[in-house]
Amino acid sequence: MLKPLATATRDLASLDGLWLFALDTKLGPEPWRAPLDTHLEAAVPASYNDLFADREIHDHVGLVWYQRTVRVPRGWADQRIVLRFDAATHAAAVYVDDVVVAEHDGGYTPFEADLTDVVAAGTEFRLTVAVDNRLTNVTIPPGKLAIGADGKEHQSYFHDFYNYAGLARSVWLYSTPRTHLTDVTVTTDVDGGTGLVAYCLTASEPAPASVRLLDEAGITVASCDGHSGTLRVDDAVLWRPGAAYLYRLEIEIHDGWHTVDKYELPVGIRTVAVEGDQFLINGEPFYFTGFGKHEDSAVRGKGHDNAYLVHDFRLLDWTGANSFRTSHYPYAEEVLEYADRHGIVVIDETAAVGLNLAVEAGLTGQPPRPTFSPDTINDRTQAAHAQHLRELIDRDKNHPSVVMWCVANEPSSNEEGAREYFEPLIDLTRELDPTRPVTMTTVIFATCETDRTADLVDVISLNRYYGWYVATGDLETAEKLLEADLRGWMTKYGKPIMMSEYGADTIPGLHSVTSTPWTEEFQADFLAMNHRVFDRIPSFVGEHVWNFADFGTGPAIHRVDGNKKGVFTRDRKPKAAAFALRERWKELRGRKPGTQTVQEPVLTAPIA
Ligand code: BDP
Repeated sequence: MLKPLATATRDLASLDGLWLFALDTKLGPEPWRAPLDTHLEAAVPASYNDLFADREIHDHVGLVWYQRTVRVPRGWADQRIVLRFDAATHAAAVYVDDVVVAEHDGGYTPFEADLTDVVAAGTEFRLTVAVDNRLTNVTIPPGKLAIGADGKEHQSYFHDFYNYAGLARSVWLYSTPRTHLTDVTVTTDVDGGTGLVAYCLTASEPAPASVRLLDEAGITVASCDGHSGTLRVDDAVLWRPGAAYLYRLEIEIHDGWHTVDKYELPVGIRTVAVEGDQFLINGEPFYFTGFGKHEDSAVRGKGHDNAYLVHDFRLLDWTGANSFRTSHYPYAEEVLEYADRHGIVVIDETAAVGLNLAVEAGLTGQPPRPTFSPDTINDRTQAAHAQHLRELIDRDKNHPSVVMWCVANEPSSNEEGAREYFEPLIDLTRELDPTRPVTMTTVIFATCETDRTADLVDVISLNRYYGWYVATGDLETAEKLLEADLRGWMTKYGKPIMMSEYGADTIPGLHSVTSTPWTEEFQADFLAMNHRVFDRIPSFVGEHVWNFADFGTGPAIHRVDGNKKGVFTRDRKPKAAAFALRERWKELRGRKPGTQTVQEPVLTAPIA
């Protein structure tokens, strides 16, 4: 799906700002038919939960309503008019005046409504959106609803981060010509010194098309006519981790002699492959250093915020990180665009977190339920998961920073039914994008002996907490257990292995000379123990600490004011481990490929 852009033929209007807001329980039937009866206003983009200092809103389960009026710009009379939500978490219905114009399931990918026949240029309309935060056994991520003793619906879920909801990303109204580009797919390859940029366009009509590729100086380096083709770039400057280089693909759709639509896309020429037990970018071994992150900050919840975007990337740079994983859902497109421009490598994950009812049993003390069964994770869940993969790849396929798809986080891959559930989804991922490797993070209960899916993926990504959840505080025992675990996977599969999560909860300001769990010293020692082991495993290709920053969680007795495994606090202050990591990743430079200092790129590429 194309990101909306202002170009010579397209206009873009932001609908961000303050919208009327109300809980469903406070409104009468069919609230979209009139101005919302409320005095509340919600910021868009932001999760609504923490905005109002109101427990009822914070804990609300079900629909909330957002509303604002929108004036269609006068000049859009003969244009196609489109309404676009970058995300609505987790499901939405959209009304223009009295008419429903869009419905969407899935909280982290965009959706649109074509309003051309519904609104008129220069007029105003009432835009109302119902957003549903409920998670069930057939949603991604899954959850469980139950009526509590208070007679109200209660939500539980199988992941620890808080179920923030609402309109956490931007909303747009944009115009395109009636005859317009509908999609573009770019894949790149390298042949000696020549960069190959294969493109494939789709348009609303079979109108002629042409493309040209410009370098960062604005010089045309290749051009081609037609809806598909391969551009050859002599002496191509490759997109490299830490040294991004972006060409610009300019696309034109023609009608007779006229250019009717123009669109442009940044293109990074690079290759990604897994060979033997190595992860290769541009044919060179790459070692991931970085974090699992969250989109999370105080007050905004999961609301996208450019100030946090810039600051977080500067902190990645400060620590010497070269990469991160979009745990546990697709992040805002602005994040990937920034990573493209700054040479940060991304593992892009779906929102499939918590397909694991053993974790539920561990958290609640209830007897375990089978994860994969008609009453739990079932065919409908799998169909929703497939749709999440389609929408993720459709949105993110052209980002050079994205080097691998992560199909799920910590599913119960050791349980009966896991292979039947995941094999078609991994096949689908490869079919949708044959160019990028595929992974899935593996929960500690799935050992190299019991896991049923590891042969299906390209990189074995392990989430391991030896010294924290297992052998708590005993780093000597933890070191032995971890090494035995990693060697088992290495011997059995001969594939690249990375640690996609390892971390220890840490209260900033808590200290101890005996390195006790929860102290800053222990977090640093815990990471150092892991690093000693990683350095002894030849097929090891990366380390992503859990987590970049502390983050908000749901109510749980093992979480005090959120998950504290951040190397930075929730407001991005460094704990002692941040300095230790910085030393570690500095020391890795020169020793591990791809861990060179992140270079400050010369930003001549356009910032959309
Ligand atoms: C892992 C999950 C992650 C949690 C982490 C933890 O993948 O989402 O936040 O554990 O417990 O199992 O801190």
